[in-house]
Amino acid sequence: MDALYSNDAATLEKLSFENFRNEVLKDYRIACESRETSLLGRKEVLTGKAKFGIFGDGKEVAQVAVAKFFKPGDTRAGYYRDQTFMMAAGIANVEQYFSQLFSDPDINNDPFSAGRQMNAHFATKNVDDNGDWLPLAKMRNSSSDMAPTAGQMPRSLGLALASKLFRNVEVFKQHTNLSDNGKEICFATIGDASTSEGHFWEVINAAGVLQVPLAVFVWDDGYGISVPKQYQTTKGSISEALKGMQKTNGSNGIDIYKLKGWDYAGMCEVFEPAIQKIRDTHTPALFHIEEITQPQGHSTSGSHERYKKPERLAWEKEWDCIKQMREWMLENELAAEDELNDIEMTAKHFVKESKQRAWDKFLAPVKKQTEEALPLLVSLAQSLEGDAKNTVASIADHLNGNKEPLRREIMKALATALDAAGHHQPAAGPLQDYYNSLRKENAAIYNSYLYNQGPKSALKVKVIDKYYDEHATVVNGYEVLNKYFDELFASNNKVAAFGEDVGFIGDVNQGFAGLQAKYGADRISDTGIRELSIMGQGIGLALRGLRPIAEIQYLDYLLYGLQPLSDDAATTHFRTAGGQSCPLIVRTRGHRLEGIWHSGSPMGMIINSLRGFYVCVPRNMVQAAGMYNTLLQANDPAIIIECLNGYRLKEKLPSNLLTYTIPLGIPEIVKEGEDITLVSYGSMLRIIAEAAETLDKMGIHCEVIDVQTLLPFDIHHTIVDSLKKTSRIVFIDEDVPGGAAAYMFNKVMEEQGGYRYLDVSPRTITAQPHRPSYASDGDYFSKPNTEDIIRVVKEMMAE
Ligand SMILES: Cc1ncc(C[n+]2csc(CCOP(=O)(O)OP(=O)(O)O)c2C)c(N)n1
Ligand SMILES: [Mg+2]
Repeated sequence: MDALYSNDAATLEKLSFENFRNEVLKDYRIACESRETSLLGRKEVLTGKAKFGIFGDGKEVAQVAVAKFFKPGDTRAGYYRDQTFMMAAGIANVEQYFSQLFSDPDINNDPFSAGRQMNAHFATKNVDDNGDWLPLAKMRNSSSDMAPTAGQMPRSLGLALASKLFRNVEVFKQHTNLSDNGKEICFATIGDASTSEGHFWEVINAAGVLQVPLAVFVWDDGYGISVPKQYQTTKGSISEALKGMQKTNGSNGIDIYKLKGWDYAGMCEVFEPAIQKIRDTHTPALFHIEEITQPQGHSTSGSHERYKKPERLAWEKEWDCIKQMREWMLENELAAEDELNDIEMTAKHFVKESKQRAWDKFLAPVKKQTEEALPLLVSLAQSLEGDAKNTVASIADHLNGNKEPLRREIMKALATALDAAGHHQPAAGPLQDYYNSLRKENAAIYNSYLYNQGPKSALKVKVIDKYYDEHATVVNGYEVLNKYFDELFASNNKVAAFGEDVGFIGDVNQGFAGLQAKYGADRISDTGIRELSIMGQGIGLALRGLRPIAEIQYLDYLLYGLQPLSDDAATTHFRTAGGQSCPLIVRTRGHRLEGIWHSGSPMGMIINSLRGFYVCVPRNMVQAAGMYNTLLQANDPAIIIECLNGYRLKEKLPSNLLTYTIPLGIPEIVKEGEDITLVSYGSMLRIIAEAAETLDKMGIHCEVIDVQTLLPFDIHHTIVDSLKKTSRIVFIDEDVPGGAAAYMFNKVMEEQGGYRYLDVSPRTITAQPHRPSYASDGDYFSKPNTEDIIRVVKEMMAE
């Protein structure tokens, strides 16, 4: 300690050398532990303890070097090769790594996914158990990894953009728990082959335009499974191919660095100033890390000897990064051979022990279930006779002999024993009770957290009715939203909105007209035409605690942005077992207009691909505003599909625009009637209203129900109550046959037991199976029209 207070230059130099040496040895130790983890992990799969394994061997040295510059507040958006990075950053340890490999469902053992994800899919929590934001600015963060190649890229853009917004937007500056003046970087990692995906190019371009603190590391091991990079990348080099993106004096763009993945010292030297520059200037950068190896090949599913030539395999051995780092340390007298041998041996033991602990923890609760089940099975067998007795006894024997049982094996044993005994057999009671309790327990383990379950559930938001002043004005639909967004941005210090034409002109239907000038170009912004990364932008902002409203200009173009919504945002909460929330609101407009790509209503696609989202289909803009209010108080992602033909329809302006809420999953009866129930949503309701008016004159009185949201759907079963009264029901929408109308049909018939109250066959009225033909006649003959509805209702009344 005394030396610290000494002014002796030689002592200081010695000290700093000692610090440096220790740092290098620590990195070497982590690299060795990570390598041993990969080697042992593969064995665990090959001996059957784990299902599949994919490892970070060959990338260790680059990752210990990167992790040095990964600071509190930073977030990683990476992929399955990053175990060393995560270990060096203190986010993962070896035992946790094995727990995930074994798919341990206990969140305390696999804190990244509670056994829901394949191995090496990391995540850190961004919310606490109540859904409140953790102090992300003080934590080293990892967004949750996904298997789809390059799937991390769209979100990386938003994770980086958040820093820019926290730095530039006045009202965001107060969120010091989320950001320290926007100095946080998003570290994105990607394999060389995955840079072939459009996701990568779209995001690199957008980052170059936006100038956001994004550091992209390409781990270039030369292959995407078996396909070498000359078939992946122009010129066989991502840094060469990207040269035109290089930022020059006075231009935007990105910085590009080329490094060798075995060159520890070279990487550290470049990373330090380069990463600091990103932090300070928000200039994005790409680090092309070449000459990386894959000692064990791609994954446990195959062997690389099948596609790598002997010369390549020999080269990989020679240029193995750990071997190279070791030689460098010896050459530079940073360590003696013995010292390194020691580190390597200790790493091996440490990894073995960590693995064993993970395995024991994984098995313990299942073994306990066996111990609880066995006496119940034995006592049931004792009370039975004949075949049943033998069957149950042999099930008990079999279970007893299974030293490493799975939960499913216990469930199967119990169910089979109950079947053999007869469920009504009184002696089976205790076993049945136990079986039921395990079913509940397993459902809680495996089927939970699709949505927020706690206080941040949108379903728990207090319902506040809208009210109108005596002199309430009647305005166009778009003016309702414009006024609403104005009030929202004035009062909510977390919201940001962006999309194509959203900024300067205030969106194509003027919902944001005039608001960019008022709230700033960082808060209400135009984007390039890049739906995929607009969605990623929203996901990343949401993960960092902001409340983005990310716009898809027309519902038809949602397809471009669907992948990150479906694979990423919709599964975030689920795949982190509640550890992360992604409160993204996707705003779009659709249904009824004219033209193949301007009238889409692909609702079946949406509800089936976006489980984990709330899907709101407001019939007008007053309802839409109430839905925004509800969603903004909760933490789940949602999509609001406004009616494209509703912006110029007149609506009365509520007086409590900012406070009224529309509860999700609660249909509204928009017209009462006793003869037949018509169920629909969105723009269709106006056509139905016209049909219902005509039918009224014919003496047929329709009850018209607006479901308001498709996910969730009619949670209190209002529709079946209507059906009880009318005994006839039609589900109507603009989707293709078998789309959302079929979904509503299924919900009411099966889930609500609606079939019991039918006098005539239930029907659906949908669009034709093809895309709509152009113009008014095309619309009339492609989508359900008033006369179709009248005809079907009359047929049903006559049945
Ligand atoms: C969208 C998608 N397509 C295909 C796959 C199957 N797949 C998994 S990894 C991989 C190769 C990735 O290679 P690279 O990006 O170079 O990463 P590496 O594994 O070499 O580190 C492929 C094709 C996938 N997971 N996702
Ligand atoms: Mg590769």
